[in-house]
Amino acid sequence: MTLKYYHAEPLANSLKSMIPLIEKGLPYESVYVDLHKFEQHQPWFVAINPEGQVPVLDHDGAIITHTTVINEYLEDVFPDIPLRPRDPVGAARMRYWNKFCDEQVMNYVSMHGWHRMVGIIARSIESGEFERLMERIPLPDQRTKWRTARSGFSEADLAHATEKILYAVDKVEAQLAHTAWIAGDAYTLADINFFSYCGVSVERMFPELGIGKRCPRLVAWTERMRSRPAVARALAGEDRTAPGLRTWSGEAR
Ligand SMILES: N[C@@H](CCC(=O)N[C@@H](CS)C(=O)NCC(=O)O)C(=O)O
Repeated sequence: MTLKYYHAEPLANSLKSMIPLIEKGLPYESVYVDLHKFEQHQPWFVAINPEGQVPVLDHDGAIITHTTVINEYLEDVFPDIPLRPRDPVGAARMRYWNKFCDEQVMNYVSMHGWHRMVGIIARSIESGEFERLMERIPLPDQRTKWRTARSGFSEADLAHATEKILYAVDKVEAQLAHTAWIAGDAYTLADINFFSYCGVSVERMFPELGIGKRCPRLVAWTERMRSRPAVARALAGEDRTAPGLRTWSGEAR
């Protein structure tokens, strides 16, 4: 059995499927894809994922994409250490939160990240070269996102994204008044999902929101997440790379 995980730095989507791999104790080959060098749009990678995005899981040649799909796949194939409740109601609650994170959280945190980080990269590229790079992006929405990052997201869009993030942190804070974890009394993929998209970065990215005061349960939950050995190892970018491949920091070994 071989598992190969193509990913970027351990943040957001790349982090979200790395945590379950480590939680489940699965040995995998780590293949770093350098988003700063647009490797995700190069022919070798688009041959693996035609959508030109990370992360990607290759399980004995079966290519699985999209983090929520990858995580449920891992659950189906490697159920011994469970990250999804086995009862249908519990599983439905977990999926409700996964849907919320995927549809109502991810893009809004991402917009602020792209505005601050990707915008700098996009503006540093000369126009002709930038257009050549854009032509290679398979997903039209991603092409638009790269172009918008270059020109700058509008203040109205950024303010809307901040409102969505506030709604999300308040919603999780309210939930944590009732249950230890986001989808109930057990740690599940829903915790991994919200942590990877929002919990891991929200205090650092938005100090002006005063998350520490506003959401004390969320902050305590974030600490519980960070102190899980698997989460700490994923965040540290632990080298699980087979000899000859590259580590996640991009250096050849
Ligand atoms: N829905 C996808 C989203 C994947 C995604 O947005 N990946 C980002 C990295 S966090 C990416 O590949 N960005 C580079 C690009 O689109 O050019 C998932 O859940 O895996």
